[in-house]
Amino acid sequence: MIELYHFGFSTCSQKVRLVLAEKDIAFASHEINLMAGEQHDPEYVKLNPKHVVPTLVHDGRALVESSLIVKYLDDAFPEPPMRPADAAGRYRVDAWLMHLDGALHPAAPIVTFAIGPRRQLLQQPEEVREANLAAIPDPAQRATRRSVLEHGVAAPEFAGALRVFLDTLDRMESELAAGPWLSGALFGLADASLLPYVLRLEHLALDPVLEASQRPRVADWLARVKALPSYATAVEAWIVPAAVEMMRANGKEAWPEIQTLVG
Ligand SMILES: N[C@@H](CCC(=O)N[C@@H](CS)C(=O)NCC(=O)O)C(=O)O
Repeated sequence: MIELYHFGFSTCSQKVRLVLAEKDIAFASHEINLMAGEQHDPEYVKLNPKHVVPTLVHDGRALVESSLIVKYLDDAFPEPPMRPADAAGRYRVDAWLMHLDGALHPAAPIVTFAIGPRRQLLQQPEEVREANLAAIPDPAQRATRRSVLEHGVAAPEFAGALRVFLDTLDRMESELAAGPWLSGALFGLADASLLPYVLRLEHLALDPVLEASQRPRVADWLARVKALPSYATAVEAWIVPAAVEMMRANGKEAWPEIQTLVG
């Protein structure tokens, strides 16, 4: 029995859902609405003390940290394998997951909240916005969230976070020269884990950085991931089109300022 506490748009939730779908594992879904602050509900915090999604419960054990969860799923449900069998191939996948956890994921909320839902969050009653900010347990993350909500793409944290995304795309472009997938011969954990971040750029209308003329292998990789049946059930099905429209409209408006940082 698998239960998943997750949110449609959350990058970390998307990667776990992709792996569940690839392995055809059914799960009981508990959606935690991050925009409504449900991650701070004391009952949920008992499962995930960092106030974040996803949390996967398997046979009564609560598992947190999406990179550990996807590896756990690949160990506990080995078919189809989503990591190469050889040490060098597994090292390559681990190196991607380490990059995601150490650099790309911390950059994601900065880029997202500076553009995507910023205007809508600023329209919330101040006491609601302040309560949600105050509930972020990590003081550094709380300060950064406040800064990007206040200053948008002009926040001092924004340019560096965008650079992490662009460097990641360049690294993908270079690694994809060796083969069709970043996890080896088959779509696997590195691909499933990177997809949500690349998709986030599209949801923020940063399409120019994903164009085939800029990064042809990444553009081709993205099209091939989107053609997988697991993409439809694990990603597309959980995304609210009106929210994408809203985020893309905000991204288009911010693009002239962002373009100066893209180089
Ligand atoms: N390292 C954690 C990070 C989890 C995380 O940051 N989740 C985000 C969504 S992708 C979240 O729940 N954020 C809560 C918030 O924004 O308040 C993991 O990989 O599971």
